[in-house]
Formats: sequence, C-alpha cells, structure tokens
Amino acid sequence: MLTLSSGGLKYRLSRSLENRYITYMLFIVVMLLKLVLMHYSLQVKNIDMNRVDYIIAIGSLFLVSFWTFWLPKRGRISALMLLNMILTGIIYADLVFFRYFEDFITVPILLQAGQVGSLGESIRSLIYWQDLFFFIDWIVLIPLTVSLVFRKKKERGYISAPTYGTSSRRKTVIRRFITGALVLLLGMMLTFVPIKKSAETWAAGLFEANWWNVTLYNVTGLIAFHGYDVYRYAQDHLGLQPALPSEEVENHRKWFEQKKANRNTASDSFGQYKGSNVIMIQTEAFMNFVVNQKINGQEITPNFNELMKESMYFSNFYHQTALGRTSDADFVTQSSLLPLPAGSVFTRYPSHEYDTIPTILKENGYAANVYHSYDSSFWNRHNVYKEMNYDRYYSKKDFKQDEMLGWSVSDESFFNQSLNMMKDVPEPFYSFLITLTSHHPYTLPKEKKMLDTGQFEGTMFGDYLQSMHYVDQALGKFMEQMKAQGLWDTSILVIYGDHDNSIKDQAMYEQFLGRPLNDLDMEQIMNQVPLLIHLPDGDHAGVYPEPAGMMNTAPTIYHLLGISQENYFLMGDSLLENQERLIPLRSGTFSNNEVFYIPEESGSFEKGVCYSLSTRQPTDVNACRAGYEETKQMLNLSDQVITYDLLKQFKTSSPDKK
Ligand code: GP9
Ligand code: MN
Repeated sequence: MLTLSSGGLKYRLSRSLENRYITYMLFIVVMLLKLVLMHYSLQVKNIDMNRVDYIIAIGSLFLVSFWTFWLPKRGRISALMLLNMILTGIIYADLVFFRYFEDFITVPILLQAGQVGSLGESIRSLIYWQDLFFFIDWIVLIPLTVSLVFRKKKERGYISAPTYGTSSRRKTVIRRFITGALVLLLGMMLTFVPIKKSAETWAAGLFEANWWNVTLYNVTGLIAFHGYDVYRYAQDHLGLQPALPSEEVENHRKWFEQKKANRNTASDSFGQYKGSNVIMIQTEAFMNFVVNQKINGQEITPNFNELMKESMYFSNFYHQTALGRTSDADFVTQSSLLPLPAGSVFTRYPSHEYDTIPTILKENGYAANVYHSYDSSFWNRHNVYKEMNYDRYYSKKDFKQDEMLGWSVSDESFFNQSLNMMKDVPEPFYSFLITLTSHHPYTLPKEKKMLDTGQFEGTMFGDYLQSMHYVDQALGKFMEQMKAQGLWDTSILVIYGDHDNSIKDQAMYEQFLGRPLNDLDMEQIMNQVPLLIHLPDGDHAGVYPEPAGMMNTAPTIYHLLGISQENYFLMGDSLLENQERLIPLRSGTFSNNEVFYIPEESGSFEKGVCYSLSTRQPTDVNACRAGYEETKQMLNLSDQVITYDLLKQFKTSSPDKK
C-alpha cells in the first residue's frame, strides 16, 4: 500500500512529508483527533470539549513537540512518530484506567504499577474492539516513517534538499531554532492563558485544594493534566513543596482541638466493652444495596441479615474511598482521616505520622495483627503495616493455598486459617482481616455459584451477586468458628465493605431493585457499603439511619473500649455520640442528616445539585452551601495533615508555644 505505483504521487507524498510544516501539522491533527476520541470515550457527564478545550489541547501538543523542529529531517520525522506512539499509549492507558477507576493515571499510580499485573482479567474486560481506532493511523504512519528514515541516501537524493553552503546551513539551523522557539511560545500561550483564566474564575481554588482529578482534567485537558501531575509529584517529593504557613498549621490544630472539646465521653456506652477483643473484617466490594435483598426468592446475604438483628447496623454508611480503593478504605478506617485526591496514602506517604487503631490499641495493652492473603507488597502494605505498629502482617506466604478462588485462597479458607492463627495471640487483641475473593470481575467457578440470578445470568452484575452470596456464606462459617473458639462473647465484631463494585450500569440496579432510580439513589448506591458492629452481649442492636462514614469507625471503637481520644487527631466522631454528622466524600459529595449534595464535574458549586433527603428531590442549592464549604475545608485539612506530616508537628510542638 505504501509503495505507491505512481512515481509522481510517491514523489509528491514523500516530498510533502519531508516538509517540516506538513509533517508537523499532520502530527498535531492526528493527536488532536485521538484526544477528542478519548474524551468522548470517557463518557463523562457534563464535560464537553468546547473551543477553549481545543485551544488548550493544541497548545499542549505544541508544548510536548516543539523541540522536534530543532532536529534534522530524519530525526524530526522519527521523533514525531515516537511522540505519536508515546502519547497514544498514554491516552489509551488513561482511557482503560478511567473505565475502571473513573480517574486518570497519575505518578503515584505508576509507582504502584506492579499491581496492574494482578488486575489482568479486570483489564481485559475494559478493552473494547472500537479502541482499535486509537491505533489505526499507525498502519500507514509507521511504515511510511520507516521508509522515509531508512531509505538509502542515494534514493533520497532526488527529493532531498539541494546541498547548501556553510552560510545557508547556518541559516537553516537558525530558522529551525526560531520556528521551534515560536511554537514553544505559542504552546505556552494557548495552554496557560486559558487555564489561568479558569483558575482565577469558576475553578478558583482547584489547584490548591485539588479535590478531584476529573475537574482538573476539565480545566487542563489530558496532556496538561499529566504535566501538572508530574509537577505536583515533584513538589511533594523532591523537596520543592513550600512550607505550610504556620498560621495555617495553627488553624488546623485548632480544628482538632475544637473537635476534641465537642466530644462527649460522659455517655453510658463509653468504655462499656473495655478490654474486649476487636475483630474487624474489611470485605472486598461488599455494597450496601445487596443487604436484605432477594433474587428469585433467595436472600443474597442471609447470614449478614441474620446477624444484623443482634447488631448495630448503619444503613447510610459511606465508604469515602478514592483512587486508593482497598488501601483508602483501610487508611480512612484506621486513621479517621480522608483519602488523597490522587493515588493512595499507602504508596505516597507511608511513613508520615497517623493515629491508627493498631498503634493506639497497642498503647493500650492490645496485641494487633493484620491478615490478608495476597502479596505483601501490594498497596505497599508491608511497609505501611510496619509503620502502623502491627505485631505481624500475615500475608499470602503465611496462608496455605489450599483452595484457590479468584486472586488468592478462598475467603472461606482465609477466614478459617486466620482464626486458627488467632489462637496463639494473647488477649485482648485487635485482628484486622481483609478479604479478597469478591474482587472484580467477580467470576466464580460453577460449583460456587449458589444463586439463581435469572435475568442477570451471564452478566458481571449477576456474577457480582453470586460473589456476595459466596462471601456471606463464608462469613456465616466465620461466625460459627468464632463461637466454637470462644471468641463470640469476648469480641467486638466489625464488618464493612471496602468500596463499590465498579459496575455503573444503572439499568441493572433498577432491574434488581425493581424501581426507577434517580441520581441521588445512584450516588448513594455507589457510595454506600454496609457497616455492622456486633457487641459481645448484643447490646445497642438496631438500625442506625444517620449518615456515617469510614472516618467514624476508629472513634467508635475507642468509645466502646473507653480509650480517651484526647491525645489523638481524628476527624471523625464516635457513632454512639453526636448523631448530627457531615460525611464528606472525596469528590466533594457530602451528606448530612438533611441534605445530600452532588457536585458537578466542572467544580462550580451552583451547578451542583442539592437534594433534600426528606423529599429525595433537588432543592435550593443554597441549602447545601454551608456543607459544601465544610466538606472542602475537611478535605483540605486532611490533605495537608497527610502531605505535610502535621501530626508529627502537632505532637512535637506544644500548643502553648504558639
Ligand atoms: C489486593 C486487594 C485488592 O490485595 O486488597 O485491592 P483493590 O484492587 O480492591 O484496591
Ligand atoms: Mn478492594
């Protein structure tokens, strides 16, 4: 196809492609088309590609490619092809990543790229044949580039530029340099002027508080987003981060002091279970909407439903996780802080100071162990758990791989082996268990599928229901074994789900629940996981409908065990005290007892939707204004505590010195 039969056409094509402006224009047009294709493949509501976005996209393409003008002909053509391949790779990797995480790949994510291998099967389900369009130009451009670059000198002779003398060669070099510099300048203008304008107007505060990468992308476009992300990472880690003004540090300290002052430790339940063991199970992708639900007459989670009757069950509990997924659930639950907007605290700031359950319980005479049958380096757990002071992290190598299911040993075997390991642990102990069988894409062997999922048979949603049913029966056996081991009456049992299942097909949920769902319903479904706390004597059992979140779990445990929180810095409150709560989610969504706010991707407050929880319909957005501000403040506070290692500062300098 490329050895064009007509010599004239071949000559003209080669000639055009050797013209630096034409090759360059071709590069820009092709890459722009790919960015547009990517944008529409993302299918993000409320973000379109408008004129300004095109300008920024062209500007940022100039910025990454201006230097090719400085190269001689063959180098320039090869460099543009190479850039095309790299950028296409980035664009496509981002798209696949987005389909699963609803976010873009960032430097911290890349640093935990070892994990991507484990996601193999999941990734395959996120690749569509239409994606070939991203690579279609390569069929023509790669062979063409190779033929232009490697053609023998003799053959090139008839189309190459005439031989220049020294002075005209110098002129050519100067011209190339000037063209490159002009493109760089133009690129800077087209990229930074509109971004700066947005950052000063409707997106004010976005770069400082940086609450959501999708909003950042909406302002910067994909290429500039990555540029900013690299800059942000360098700032965090290469000592470029300017110190936080001491005034701000003091404001943060005061926020915590205020929180402490409002805590009510006089309640009867404070210390009611002093000295009990705590067994906490973080269940993979266990969402709240399956609780108490049936499919074709069969309960999805019969054991959990039964246990609810003698437990505290929080029916509006939010997982509060972001991109760190399982690790965020772990972090938020253990530390009572919030997750980062980009990447996981586990991989970005593992050695900063946090007040976590294992650390605090160990200070109070407890043994503390964590159980998870997977590679110990996944999510950087081996480092993090050491920092958290666990006595021991029982990872994959500690579990007999007797019954393999999904990523690792089955939950049933995992539970059984973990409880056996606990036999040697002195009481009181804290055991944190993280399950894995019900991980995306939820495929189970036939003999483990016990439900008749009817119309969902053969869909990922149907597989998900099967998976939840499997986990539930494993939980049932776990409870039996706990009783047999004499742990039932001496332990507080906490069970919660870590995050959503990444299945966003609204029609499936509507079909399953048998009713139409509005945006509020969907947002709650995707963000709610169950939280159940079973107390040794079954006291306080009941359904607690007030909003709650992972940041409340640790304070609740301390409350039940009677551990004073005076010396710790926790953002959440015990679920047994203040019932008036605001639960912020990483996206800027929040819920309190009255309203639920869903931000718009553009980040503008007014464009977000404020729902009244009593009517479940949109209400005046101003009813959400105070909560919106508080949410932003809390997210910012948590980000700064994490990134500036503020707890260390708080603890080393006494408040009196201020
Ligand atoms: C792996 C497991 C899964 O160890 O915790 O993590 P996830 O992919 O759900 O974040
Ligand atoms: Mn998970």
